[in-house]
This record gives sequence, structure tokens and C-alpha cells, in this order.
Amino acid sequence: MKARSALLVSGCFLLSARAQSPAWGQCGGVVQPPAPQALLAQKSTLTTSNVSLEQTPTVPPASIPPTSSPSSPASPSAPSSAPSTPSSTPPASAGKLRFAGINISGFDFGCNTDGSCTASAAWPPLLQYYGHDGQGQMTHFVNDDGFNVFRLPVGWQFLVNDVLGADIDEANLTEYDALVQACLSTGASCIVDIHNYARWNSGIIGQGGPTNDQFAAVWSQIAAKYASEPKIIFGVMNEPHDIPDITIWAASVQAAVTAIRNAGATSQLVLLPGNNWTSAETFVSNGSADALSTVTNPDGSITNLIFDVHKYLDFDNSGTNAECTTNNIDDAWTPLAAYLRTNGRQAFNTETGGGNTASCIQYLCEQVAFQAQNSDVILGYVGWAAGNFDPSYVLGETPTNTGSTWTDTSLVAACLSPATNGVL
Ligand SMILES: *[C@@H]1O[C@H](CO)[C@@H](O)[C@H](O)[C@H]1NC(C)=O
Ligand SMILES: *[C@@H]1O[C@H](CO)[C@@H](O)[C@H](O)[C@H]1NC(C)=O
Ligand SMILES: *[C@@H]1O[C@H](CO)[C@@H](O)[C@H](O)[C@H]1NC(C)=O
Ligand SMILES: *[C@@H]1O[C@H](CO)[C@@H](O)[C@H](O)[C@H]1NC(C)=O
Ligand SMILES: CC(=O)N[C@H]1CO[C@H](CO)[C@@H](O)[C@@H]1O
Repeated sequence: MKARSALLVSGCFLLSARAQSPAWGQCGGVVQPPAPQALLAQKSTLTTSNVSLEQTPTVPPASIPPTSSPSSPASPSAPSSAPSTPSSTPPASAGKLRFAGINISGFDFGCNTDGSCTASAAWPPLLQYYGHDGQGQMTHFVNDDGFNVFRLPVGWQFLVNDVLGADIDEANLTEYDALVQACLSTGASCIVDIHNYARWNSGIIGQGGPTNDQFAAVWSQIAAKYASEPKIIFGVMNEPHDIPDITIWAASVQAAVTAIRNAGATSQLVLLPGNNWTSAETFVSNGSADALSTVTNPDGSITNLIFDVHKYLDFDNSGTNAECTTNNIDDAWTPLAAYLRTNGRQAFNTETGGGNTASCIQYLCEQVAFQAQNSDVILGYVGWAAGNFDPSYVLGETPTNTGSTWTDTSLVAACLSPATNGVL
């Protein structure tokens, strides 16, 4: 994800401000952003009065349903060759995942891998903020495809209006909350993801950059806001990388978890991110697994503390190439599943994806089928990415709509959609 992140961020994300045309949102400058005058004209013709900012969230059940129920692991898109057997066999109940979703990008636009985020580049993927129709996308993904989770990345700088240590900015949180409420209104679970690579303007949290207290304070405020909402999932941090001391990083993650729980969000899932861009492949060998295993709830339990792992399928694991070369089963998922089972833990693959190509359709379908077969330890997957991405972006999963009909990209239709793969 290194190359992908650097490419996207240094390339066009700095330009993809909220005020720009919803038609524009990808790297490569295929479509140019409109002139500021055009934006002002557009803004003046749009009012928020005809758009519901306050979506009524679906009242969710008191608890999230259990991981899996006995079922047939077979799916229309199952691999033709049987995947490798993990070193300890999954129970017979494996077969159905708990989550399948898509990333709804936009509030993270402008965030760089050094944890700097250009404030003006955050671009809410909502019509009322001149973005793509994120609400329509999510509604389609739930109603037509059966997805049940969305990941909603947001920059730390956006939340606190660029002032490290400040309280969360109410106006900015109101904008982000509009996306969260749009997500909740579909009945899906919603991952709040702070998209800062364990950093603020190059400084690593707890290791020369922001203090653990500053990091915890942000999470405390977010958790307080969503404390009574069981379908919120707290994604502590997107893709930490090049963290000098993984043990010290685990202490920063602990600070966030403690803050979240003490703010009243006592039962929701919290996602714990390791080093090396949360690579599923190196989660164990890199030392992240053992370090993060020490993180606990305030009562000492590990209930609902889930490891956050990412994995792409292209030759350099960057998530930038249209062609896929691996299903990651032997190198990443088999050893990870074995570790999780041995240690009584679970992981959630919150980023994966590929091009809309035959190779990616083959390999991603195989990866998803393997994850479903190991659903006792792998909760699910989230594809990258829809939201404000242009549908023509190489890893685009943004559906297009004509009238009331939405059309998915071929990879979503073939491999990610639960309506196709039967994993939920
Ligand atoms: C809101 O009203 C404006 C002005 O009439 C219109 O251009 C826009 O499409 C409307 N938005 C929605 C979501 O209906
Ligand atoms: C917070 O919101 C204000 C108002 O929309 C905006 O001008 C500002 O850029 C936002 N702050 C950040 C850091 O994005
Ligand atoms: C884990 O990966 C990071 C790269 O993000 C690297 O800096 C670190 O040295 C690795 N640690 C081990 C123990 O391999
Ligand atoms: C990071 O993970 C990738 C696979 O996802 C691996 O190829 C690379 O060697 C890892 N880097 C480090 C420093 O561990
Ligand atoms: C889960 C996921 O796919 N997240 C991605 C959403 O899109 C942003 C770019 O805007 C990526 O940085 C995230 O990693």
C-alpha cells in the first residue's frame, strides 16, 4: 500500500477538494476540476434544505449477531482449486463471514502517508457537500448486493480543524457525522477510521509526535458521540508503517482502546492496527501480533478487540496495479488464520481489492472464499474503494447510476458482492 498511498496522495488527492465537481475524483487528471467560479455557482444553486442531513439511524439490535452459523461454504465464485489447509483446521461452523463491505472514501482525501492532511482537500462523499452520492452508493450496496459494512476514512486534521490537541471541531464533526448517519441509516455497520498512518505531520504518535493523551482524547470524543450505537466499529488507525518500536505503538493503541471504552463505548468492535501498513502477510512475523495481543479492555478482557489487517493482490502488494498475481492464501491468510486460531483471536481484512480484470476476479474470489472458510477467525473484508473515486480509477469500486439503476464494477459484481458470493 506504500506505493499506492504515495502515488494517490502526492498525485491528485491534494487537488480533490470537496468543492470540486463530483465528476472529478481520480488520479491522472483525466477529468479536470472545474474553476472556482463554477464551484461557487454550483454551491449557490445547491442548498442543504432539500437534503436530509439528519438521517434517522436504523435502530440496531442490542448486540451484533454471532460470527457464523453452519452453512455451505460453496459459493458461485469459489475457486476451482481447493485452497491450502490451515495448520489447524477451521471448525465445521466456518463458512459465513460476519462482514462484507466497501470503503467510502472522501473525508480522507489529502491525507499523506506521513500523517499530514491538507485540510481543504477533505471531500465529503455526499451530495449535500458537492461530493459523489455516497448515501446512494451505500443504499445500493446494501439493498442490491447485501453488503453490511462500510469503512468511512477521515483525517485527524479534519476532525480537530488542524489544531493538534484541540477538541473535535463541532462543524467538521457534523459533516463527517452526516456520512456516518447515512451509513447507519442503511442498517449497515460503519467503521470510523482515522486515516493518519500513526502520525500527525510526520511525527509518530507516542514516539516523538502527538502524545498518547492527544490521540486518546480524539478517540474519547468520537466514542462518546457513538457510545450508544452498537453498529459503529472503531478503526483506531489506518496503516501504521515504519514504526520504530512496536511495543511503544501497542501502548498508544492501548491508550485509544481505554479512551473508547471509558467514554461509554463498552461493547463495540475496536480494530487494532499493526506495523508495515497493517499487512496481513507480516502481521505475525513483524511482531505486530504479539505486541497488540497485550492490548486489553479496562476490565482486562480482550472482548471485541479485533486485529486490523490489509492485503492487496498485485505483484508488489501496492494496490495500484490492475492485474492480480496472488490470492494471498499460502503467504498471508493460512499462517495468519493458524496464528489467530492458536491464540484465540480474530482479524478483519478492512482493505483489499484489485483491478476490474480477469486475474483479479480469479484471485480475489479465491481469497474471499478462503476467508469464508476461515470465518471463525476472519470476520470479513472491505473492498477498496468507492465513495469519491471516479469509477474509472484502477481500483475503482464506485458504482455508476442511471436513473434509479446502479451498476457495479465487474470485480464487485463477481467477487465482493455477497449477493454473488454468498459469504454472508
Ligand atoms: C436540491 O435543490 C437544488 C436546487 O433546486 C437542486 O439543484 C439539487 O439537485 C437538489 N438536490 C437534491 C439532492 O435533490
Ligand atoms: C473544518 O470545517 C471547516 C468548515 O467546513 C473547513 O473550512 C475546514 O477546512 C475544516 N477543517 C479541516 C482541517 O479540514
Ligand atoms: C515491520 O515492518 C516495518 C515497516 O513498516 C519495519 O520498519 C520493521 O522493521 C518491521 N519489523 C520487523 C520486526 O520485521
Ligand atoms: C511488508 O509487507 C509486505 C507484504 O505485505 C512484505 O513484502 C514486506 O517485506 C514487508 N516489509 C517489512 C519491512 O516487513
Ligand atoms: C477500506 C478501504 O478501502 N480504505 C481506503 C479508502 O480509500 C482511501 C482513499 O481515499 C484509502 O486511503 C483507504 O485506504
